[in-house]
Amino acid sequence: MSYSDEMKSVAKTMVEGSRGLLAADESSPTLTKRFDALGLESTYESRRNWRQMLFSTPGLATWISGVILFDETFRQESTSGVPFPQYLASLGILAGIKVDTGAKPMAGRPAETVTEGLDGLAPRVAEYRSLGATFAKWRAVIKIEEKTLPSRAAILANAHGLARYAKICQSEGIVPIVEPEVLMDGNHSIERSFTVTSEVLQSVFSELWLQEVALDQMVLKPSMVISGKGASNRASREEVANLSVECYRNHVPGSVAGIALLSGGQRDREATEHLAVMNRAKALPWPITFSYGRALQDAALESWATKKYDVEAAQGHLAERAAANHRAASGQD
Ligand code: 5MM
Repeated sequence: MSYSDEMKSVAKTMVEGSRGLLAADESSPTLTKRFDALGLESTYESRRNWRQMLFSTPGLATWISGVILFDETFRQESTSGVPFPQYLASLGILAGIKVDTGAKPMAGRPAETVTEGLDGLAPRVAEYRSLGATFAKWRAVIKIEEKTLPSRAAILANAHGLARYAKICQSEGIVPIVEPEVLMDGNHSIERSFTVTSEVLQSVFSELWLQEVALDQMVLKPSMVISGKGASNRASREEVANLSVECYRNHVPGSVAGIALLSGGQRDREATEHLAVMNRAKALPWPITFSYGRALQDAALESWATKKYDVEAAQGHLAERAAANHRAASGQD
């Protein structure tokens, strides 16, 4: 099988059958922040134990097609001594890897960020592939501030980075997840989110086209079109779902293998409801599924802390959210 046939098949597997992705690729500082908030100790071993518990949830492969890993976890082993990429593969779950090195303050525009990680990316991706990764992820972050942000400069720099990353991944035989996240921090209206998300997606696809990225061998991971967290009049779930679908229809070519949404700090049930309403739209050109981090893990993490590492209890919470999102990806409540 050629690289491109293999990547088409991986991309389809990631998004089809109403299965979605578990984003467990929090960098160590981010996971430490989440652990700290609940009084959990964050060490190399405690992070491994948490992720081992997640991945060994009975039935996980029914709802989850792939897991995005951070480098540390990618190189760790299950309790039975199997490296996590192979452990996941044995369950019928694809292993993916976060390859960006983070969103860093943009020179001259410190209120905005540009995601870094292109230097040396090709050999890094080749190594991850040889160790069992079939897909990768790169997240760009766009901040909204009424009237002032985002700047065109930040949108274009991030879109260019995403496209260069995606092309490098495909040249090395790995499916890229292209993640342009428009943050929901702030008081902005859903209309402003619609305008900014439209411009961001249009810019990303223009750069992907310039870099000749094969759209049927990539997955888009966008944020939803949604009111800012602090907005006084937050839009209803129907408005969020309808405007998100309208925005994607306007700016995402039909040849893209699929859309796997991020949850971006929404409450877990809210993220599931939005996904379900989107999937009731008629004649969608691509599958729309989930690639949630917090919206899949929050309840499990809270239980991990309050019930003192009770594996079954925490797995029950993950299974409940994963199954609910699997149903939502086929339009059911
Ligand atoms: C937006 O964050 C991604 C999706 O998670 P949510 O559904 O919780 O929004 C997530 O994959 C994120 O990119 C990773 O957690 C890595 O984040 P850091 O901040 O550690 O690079």
